[in-house]
Amino acid sequence: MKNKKDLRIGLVGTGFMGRTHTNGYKRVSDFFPDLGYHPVLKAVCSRNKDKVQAFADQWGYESIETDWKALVARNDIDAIDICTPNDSHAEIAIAVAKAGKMVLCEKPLARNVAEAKQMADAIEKAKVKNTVWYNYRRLPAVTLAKQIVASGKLGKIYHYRANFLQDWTINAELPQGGAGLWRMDSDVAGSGVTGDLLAHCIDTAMWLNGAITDVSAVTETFVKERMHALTGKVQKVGIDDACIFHCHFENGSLGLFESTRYARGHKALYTFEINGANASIRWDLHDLNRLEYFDHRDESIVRGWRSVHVTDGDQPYMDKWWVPGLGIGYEHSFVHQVADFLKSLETGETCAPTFKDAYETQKVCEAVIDSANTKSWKDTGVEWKL
Ligand code: SOE
Repeated sequence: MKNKKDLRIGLVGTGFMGRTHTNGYKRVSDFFPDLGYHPVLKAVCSRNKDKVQAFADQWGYESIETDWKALVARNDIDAIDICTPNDSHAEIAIAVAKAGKMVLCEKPLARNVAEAKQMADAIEKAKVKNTVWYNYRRLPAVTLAKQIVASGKLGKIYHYRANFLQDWTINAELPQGGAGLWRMDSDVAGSGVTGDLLAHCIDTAMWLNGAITDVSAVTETFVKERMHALTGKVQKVGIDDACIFHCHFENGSLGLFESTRYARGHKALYTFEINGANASIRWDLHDLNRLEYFDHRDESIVRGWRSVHVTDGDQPYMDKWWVPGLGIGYEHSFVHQVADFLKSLETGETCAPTFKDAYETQKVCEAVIDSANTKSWKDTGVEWKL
C-alpha cells in the first residue's frame, strides 16, 4: 500500500448506518489504492457498553466510548461520523465543528430547517471538512445520470418524477419509538417519509436538475395512534406515513414525487425519471446497475429504450471494481462516498453534499410539510447552483 496518511475515525452510533459507513471505511483502501489517506477505525461510541464493545470487536474498532462528548474531546480522532437518530445530529455536529474536527453526518441532516441552519452555520464558521451521506448519488448508474444530464443530451428538461416506496409500517400493532423504530417517532425523526425517504429523492433531484422553487403537498398518517416503545403508552403518531408533492424547478420543469411506507410489496423502490426534449432517462434502485435511456434522435427503425448496464470501466467508479459486465451493490455507494471524501482531503475541494447542500434539501422537506399542513403552495427559499 502506498504511503498514506491516517484519517482517524470516531463513529457515533452502531445501527444499520454505522454498519454501512464502517464497511465503506474498511473497503476503500483495497479498491481505491491511489488515495493519499487511509481511514483508521479509532473508536466507536454508543450508550450501551456491551453493545458498543460487541460492535467494536466485530468491525475492528480499536476502542470504545459510551459518551459522544468524550469521543469528541479525544485528540487521537480526526473525523467524527454521526450515525445516530436524527434528534442528536445537531448537538453532536455543532460540538464537533467547535472542536475543529471533520464531520460526516447521516441523512437527513436534521429534524427541521432551524436545526439544519445552526449546523450549516457552525460548519461554515469552523471551516471544517464535512459531508452528508446522501449515498444514492454515488451509485454508478446515478452518477452516470448526472453526467448525461450535465452534458445536455436530454435537451430542455420538462419533467422530473421520483418515488420512494416501502411497506414496513402497515401493521398497526407496530410500536413507535425506541431502537429501530425511532423513525416513526416525530420527536426523534422530525418527520416521516418526507425526511427519511423523500429527502433522498430531493437531494438527487436538485443535484441533477437544480433548485426546487415551490411545492404543493399532501401527506397522510394512516395509523393515527401507536404504542410508544419507550413509554408503553398508546400515543398520537406525529409522522407522515405517506407524502405526495408536486413542484416547480428553477429551470422551468415540473416535478412529481411520491413516498409511502404503505405500498404493499415495495421494500425500497426508489425510482426517478427525467424527460427532456431530446431524450429521457430512468433509474430503479431494485435494478441499480442499470440506467435506461431513450433518445428521440436515434434512427426510427431502432429507436427505443436502451437498458445500459453500468459496469464498464469507463463508467463512473467501475474501473475500481471487477471486470465489465459484473455488477456492484448498495453498499458500494458508501465506499464511493468515503473515497470521494478522502480525495477531497487531498484536493482541498468540498465533498458534496455538504452541510450547506443538505440544509437546502431540508428547506424543501420543511416546505413540503408546511404545504401539506396548510393546504397551500409554499416557496422553498432554496439557493442551489448546478
Ligand atoms: C428507511 O427504511 C431507510 O433505511 C432509510 O432511512 C434510508 O435512508 C434508505 O436509504 C433506506 O430506507
